[in-house]
Amino acid sequence: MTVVVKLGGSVVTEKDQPETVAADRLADLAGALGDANLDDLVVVHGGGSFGHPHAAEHGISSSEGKRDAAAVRDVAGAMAELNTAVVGALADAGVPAVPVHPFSVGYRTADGDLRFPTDQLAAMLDEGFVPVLHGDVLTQVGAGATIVSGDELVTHVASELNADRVGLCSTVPGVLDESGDVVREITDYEDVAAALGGSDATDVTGGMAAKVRALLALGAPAFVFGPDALSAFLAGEDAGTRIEG
Ligand code: IP8
Repeated sequence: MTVVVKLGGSVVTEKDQPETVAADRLADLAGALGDANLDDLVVVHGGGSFGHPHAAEHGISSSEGKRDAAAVRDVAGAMAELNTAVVGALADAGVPAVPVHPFSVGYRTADGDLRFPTDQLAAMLDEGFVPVLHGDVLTQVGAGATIVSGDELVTHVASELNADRVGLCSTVPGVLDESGDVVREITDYEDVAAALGGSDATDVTGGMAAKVRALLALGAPAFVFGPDALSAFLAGEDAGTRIEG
């Protein structure tokens, strides 16, 4: 049973305080992952108050690149620092966590397609390690460096490793409908298009809309849930919103 879990950047960091780890929240999540003691687990975390401010400062996004080594060092350095904190918290909770820094692993083609090998991740899992990846900068052919989000890595890695279940632990308890209630199940994008704004118009709804579309295409059940539901997800229960196309 291969499980891929994303810990959202706003869950593991204090979003409004630059480069601040949400230490208690992170320790709780790490404890849940340690207690679950899963055989094949991949963890991916987002950028929160570490990666995003640096990326914005240098004008780098997933579609906007910069050929600027100092900017790459800045963003990658901040993300490596957060990764050290996440790996450390997992290690403290008894998880055999090891760091994986995406900038050194993959790149994007000129068209923006992700090229990211996963054989090394499969080998880590076989050896009993828990790889911990993160959103990062990535070299893009013809554009310098762009951003790869943790979500993009989750769907790529889950599909390449044929994951059985995918969990996205975020600050919201699931995908919310127009009245703010958690949608229990999504099997078709049209079910939630209205609630998600139907387009990628704003960052927040666009983020969730893009996430839902990618997860529907995955071929494995994915769940979007809040921090309180991580243990239930890891125990194989339905948590938050179940997304399966
Ligand atoms: O928080 C982006 O990852 P995300 C990471 O998963 C950076 O969107 C470097 C901004």
